[in-house]
Amino acid sequence: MTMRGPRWILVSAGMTAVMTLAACGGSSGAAAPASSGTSPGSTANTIVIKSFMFHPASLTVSPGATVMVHNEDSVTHTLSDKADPKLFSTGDVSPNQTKTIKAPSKAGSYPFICQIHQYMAGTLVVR
Ligand SMILES: [Cu+2]
Repeated sequence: MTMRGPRWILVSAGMTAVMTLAACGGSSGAAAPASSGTSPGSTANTIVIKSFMFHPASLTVSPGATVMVHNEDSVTHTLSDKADPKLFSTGDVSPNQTKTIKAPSKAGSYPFICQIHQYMAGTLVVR
């Protein structure tokens, strides 16, 4: 009979502590979804065209990956599969323009060229 009073006090004190912890966890957890919304690998697949060359000349990507092609020259270039431009091609990339291609879904080594300056060459490796 005499223990009832003190037990209620302990329970209510414990609930206050839990609610305080939940409030703290909620505020720090709210920021997490925003920062994980951008996938870290999405910006890594970039080929820059500069001085009539592809940089890097060889790029390894996952099947179906998106590759950004940025032209830093003052003339128009393309990045197109050498054997079959229908497989992937940026089409004309104007100076300072960025276009994207989708890597083939089949693993392999795909030599590419600039269709305007066909001595410009590189390789897209899919694996
Ligand atoms: Cu070119």
